[in-house]
Amino acid sequence: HPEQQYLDLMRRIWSEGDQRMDRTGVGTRSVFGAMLRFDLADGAMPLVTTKRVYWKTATRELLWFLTGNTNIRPLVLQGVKIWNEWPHARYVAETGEQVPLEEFVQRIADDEAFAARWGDLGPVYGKQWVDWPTYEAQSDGSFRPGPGINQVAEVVESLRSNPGSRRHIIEGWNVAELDAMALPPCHKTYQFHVGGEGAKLNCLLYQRSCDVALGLPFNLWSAALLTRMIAQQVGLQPGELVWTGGDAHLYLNHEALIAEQLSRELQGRPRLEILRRPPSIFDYTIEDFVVHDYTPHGPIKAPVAV
Ligand code: UFP
Repeated sequence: HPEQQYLDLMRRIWSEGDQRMDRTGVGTRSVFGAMLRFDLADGAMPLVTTKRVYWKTATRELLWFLTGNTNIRPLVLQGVKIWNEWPHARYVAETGEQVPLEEFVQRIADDEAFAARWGDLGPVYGKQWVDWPTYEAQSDGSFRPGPGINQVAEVVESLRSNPGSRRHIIEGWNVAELDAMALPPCHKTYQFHVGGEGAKLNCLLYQRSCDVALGLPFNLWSAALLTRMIAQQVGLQPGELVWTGGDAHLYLNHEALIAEQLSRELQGRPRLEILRRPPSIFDYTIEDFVVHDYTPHGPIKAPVAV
């Protein structure tokens, strides 16, 4: 079962990982350098079955990335909470007002101006993916903003026009803008590749830092989904998703979650069906995706380290 690799990685980190204090102050066990491979043929998806993964939430986030939006408001309005902690922490730090998270999020939903002021995450994934900033030198030596680069559109185009290229890359790590981001990208580089038997579309994701318990199930789903969507757009069969992690870690306060999950049996093989072929990579909606044969174990709640 493809998910066995995921559970093995979790077990290896917990038993052999190097224990260290991390940025969040929670502490982790971690290994450096890990790889997982998933065959995406016949609709197969790396959707974790040993706990319920909210794949629609991850899908809404991916679709939000593709809009280029970096404000949490569109997510909040869809009930997606995954990015809320960051703007809330900034609000509390900058205003000194100890507003509870739920109240802050309600204000983001109710008040567009408030959301514009406090809901933005800075130039995170969406901005870099579809509107990577450029600068044009002027004759007086100054610089002016140039047109943004839509890396996603360019990769779709290059896969169509030059499938054999080794340069199909979507990069999130804009060095000059890291300081302005709520969180520097974790899933930072996607490389696409056409090859193997039947010239399929493969994807390699390099993730510099990975919370294997909470983050990775989302990250695997999203990477596989993006690969499926791009494959559909360029008329290729999906091949393999290769996930590679830099610092792959488990937070020490996730011990109960990890023990529970490792005690569970794998449950079937979920498949994704995409109901239509939208006109472009930017036209998918949540209703386009249906998951079959997903009968996971129950969800496992655990605190996210901010
Ligand atoms: N993290 C993930 N996947 C993501 C995401 C964050 O695993 O998609 F946005 C985790 C990794 C790490 C933390 O535990 O969030 C980021 O912290 P740092 O920037 O210090 O690596």
